[in-house]
Amino acid sequence: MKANQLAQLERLYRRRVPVEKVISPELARSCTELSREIGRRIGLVITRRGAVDQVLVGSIRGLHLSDLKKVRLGSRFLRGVRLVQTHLSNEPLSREELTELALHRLDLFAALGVDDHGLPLDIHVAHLLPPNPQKQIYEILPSGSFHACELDCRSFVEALEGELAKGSASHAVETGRVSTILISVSNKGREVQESRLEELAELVRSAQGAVLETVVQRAQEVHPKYLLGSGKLKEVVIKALQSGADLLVFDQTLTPAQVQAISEVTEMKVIDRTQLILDIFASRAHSREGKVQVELAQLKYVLPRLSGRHTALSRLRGGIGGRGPGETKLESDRRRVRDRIGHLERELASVARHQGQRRARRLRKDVPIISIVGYTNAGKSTLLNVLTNSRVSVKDRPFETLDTSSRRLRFPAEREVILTDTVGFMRDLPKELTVAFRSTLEELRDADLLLHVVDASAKDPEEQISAVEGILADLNLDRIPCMLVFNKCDRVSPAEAAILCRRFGAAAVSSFQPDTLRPLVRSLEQRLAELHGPWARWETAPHMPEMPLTAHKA
Ligand SMILES: Nc1nc2c(ncn2[C@@H]2O[C@H](COP(=O)(O)OP(=O)(O)OP(=O)(O)O)[C@@H](O)[C@H]2O)c(=O)[nH]1
Ligand SMILES: [Mg+2]
Repeated sequence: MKANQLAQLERLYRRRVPVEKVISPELARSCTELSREIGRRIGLVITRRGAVDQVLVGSIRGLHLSDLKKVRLGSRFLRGVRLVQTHLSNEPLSREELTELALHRLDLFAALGVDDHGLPLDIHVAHLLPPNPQKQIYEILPSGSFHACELDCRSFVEALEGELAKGSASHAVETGRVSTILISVSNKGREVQESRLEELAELVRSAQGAVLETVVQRAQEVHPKYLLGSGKLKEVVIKALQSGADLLVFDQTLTPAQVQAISEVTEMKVIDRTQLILDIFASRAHSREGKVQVELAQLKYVLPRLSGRHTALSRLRGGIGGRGPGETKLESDRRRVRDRIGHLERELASVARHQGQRRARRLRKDVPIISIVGYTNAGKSTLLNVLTNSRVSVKDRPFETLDTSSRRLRFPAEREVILTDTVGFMRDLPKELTVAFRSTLEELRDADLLLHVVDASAKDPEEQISAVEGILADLNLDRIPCMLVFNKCDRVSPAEAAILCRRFGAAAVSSFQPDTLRPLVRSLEQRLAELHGPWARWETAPHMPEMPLTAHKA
């Protein structure tokens, strides 16, 4: 480009446009003339106050909008700038340009046709639309001669912004839930990823979220910065605009840098499965011990994410359940978080000491303990309730139970055992949680027998079994004798149940059909007899004092 052309370009910066015009006739002409002369597209980024904020020069075909300076959106829906770009063949806006309109959330995208003499020809204008049933993200206004264009830019954009804000707010009110897009990126097959996303969707729904879209990418190597490739990332942003989603939930664990980078390009809140599970645990913890354990897990998750960026904190608090450890505790620096961790650990240790004493008393009574373990939502608490006529809370959602409950189970021959129900497991459980829940899981160590409950109607019972077995092995509990039982057999055909039982040498029951439970109770009695001899141990303590029937008190 020649020096005088560069000077002309430079001068474009200083120009102003009346606020009601998309572009003034004089400025339009300066652009079209220069564009024709240099044979390249020129783009002007114009603010709502009519100032030319940026001048972009591209090739004959297009501009690199990645150069577009990002003005922060804040709570606004639109960027507050429009892009007016010359089109040397007077062609309408292309698909790519319309995608850019969405990606950059421009107030408007206008293409200005240039005639052979370098004068403005037609103007083509497009704008975004609020989420709609047709999932259209933009609308193109009828094209026409630039000089005949009567669009009042200021009132049009103001009205549009109002519509867009109303659209996304009404969406949130309608659903009353956080709208999410679920994302999985890995080298695993599509089917595996999709089944994992189903589980993630279950977690999101149980945390009062709504799943609007899912995105799966199979990649040999994930993108180090964004996980997704750039094309997929654009797809995500477009899907978010179409559907009105405001939170991205990744099935894979994200590093703090990845969360930062992805939320910067997508301008959306980003969380991963770990944080989602932590949020769910936080909303479900009732007992003091449960609350302390969850807060500890959250703080341990937060600590490495505190490196100088305030956003990590606000994002944490804004998680799906909104139950972060609390801004007052977190707004301080790492040292205060560490202090809090120390305090909670001491508190937990004192709870554990009391528990230890309770357990010692219980063990002295020599009452055998059967601990129910298994994948979350398998029906563990339901089984405890029907077997012991209790009322532990049961719900069709993951991680309903976080605290251990112990109840007496009386076998037909009047012998008694203690049956305990505890927190459910799940594949890839965040390590912060297993560490923090150590004292709850510690109780399993006292069990004489583990009753591993599996949901026979689950999509992948084998995978659930191996996830549970993996966690038991990690906790060094795999040496305790274990009995496998398939629950919810009312939901599968007798043939399916029979195949599962044969394959795993297990029993089949339905907690909803008490008849099916009798053989299970007999097997438990028999198994304990095999392990401990024919009830000899218990017969020495026939007059056990009455045990309270509340959680933890057995
Ligand atoms: N159809 C059927 N549903 C069952 C059966 N047992 C439990 N359920 C249902 O499964 C859901 C989960 O039951 P819970 O007892 O809360 O499961 P859990 O294993 O304790 O779950 P967490 O505490 O969250 O780990 C509830 O909606 C129960 O009503 C069964 O035998 N058949
Ligand atoms: Mg339960």
